[in-house]
Amino acid sequence: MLSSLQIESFNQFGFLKINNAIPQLFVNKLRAIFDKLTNETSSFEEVCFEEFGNKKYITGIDNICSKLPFSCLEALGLPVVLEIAESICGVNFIPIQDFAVVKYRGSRNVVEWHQDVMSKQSGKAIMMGIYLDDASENEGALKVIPESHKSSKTICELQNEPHISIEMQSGDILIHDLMLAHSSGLLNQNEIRRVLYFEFFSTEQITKERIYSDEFIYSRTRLIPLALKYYREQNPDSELFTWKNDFASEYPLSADVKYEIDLIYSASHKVKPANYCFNF
Ligand SMILES: O=C(O)CCC(=O)C(=O)O
Repeated sequence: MLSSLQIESFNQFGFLKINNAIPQLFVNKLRAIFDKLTNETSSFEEVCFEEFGNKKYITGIDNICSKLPFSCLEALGLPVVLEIAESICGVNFIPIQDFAVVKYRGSRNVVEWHQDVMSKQSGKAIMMGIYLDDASENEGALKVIPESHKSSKTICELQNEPHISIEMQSGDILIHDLMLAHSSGLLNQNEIRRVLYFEFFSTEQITKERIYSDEFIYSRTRLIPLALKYYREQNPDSELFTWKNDFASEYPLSADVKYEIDLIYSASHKVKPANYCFNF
């Protein structure tokens, strides 16, 4: 659970780093699935590619919790992940997106300054990055403009304001407000930078925003009891997160994780646009 000081700092600056949040053994498990998915040469849906040095690299994987061997679903069941989501978004938090971002040395693709949503949010929503590799200033660290989540300036104005780089080590978690202006650069020396992202909203906010259908919201909410069940099966002796959702009993699950995953990810959804500066 985040302390009140951590929550205060998140609210003030728009981001919060949690050091050593994920045990290294678990980081290694996540690295293994990232390596498997990024090395799969057969084309599969929900990935972004970049081509350089005569090779195709997978730089993004959407819906990563649905990919076998379900290590990312297990990560979603980690008590530390769910406690952070609950601390910021309240007991009725929903995991709206799960995806991977992978950077490689040699790539010329930077992530330009942007906010993850187009308009000022009225409630609480976060992007959570679980770092599987170190990311220092010139090695793909996220750059952020502190307090920009509260600013009324446009992203084109914000991107010229002073920024800081948030240095991360593998196993650290970084959360940021969806309105925080952020970007990231290239790797100069390190080979790779892998980040697992979960986006969380409170049910109240997501319902108010009307971006997603009720069916989609219901499906995504079911991901939490499923992640908890899967985490418990894989870690029978570990402490578990207690899901306090007001309607927890309304999300029954069968014993078949693959069947449930297919059902959850079959719910259609719109991709909500991020806010970039376009100078025409
Ligand atoms: O991990 C990064 O470098 C930034 C990714 C990001 O901001 C995004 O996918 O919206």
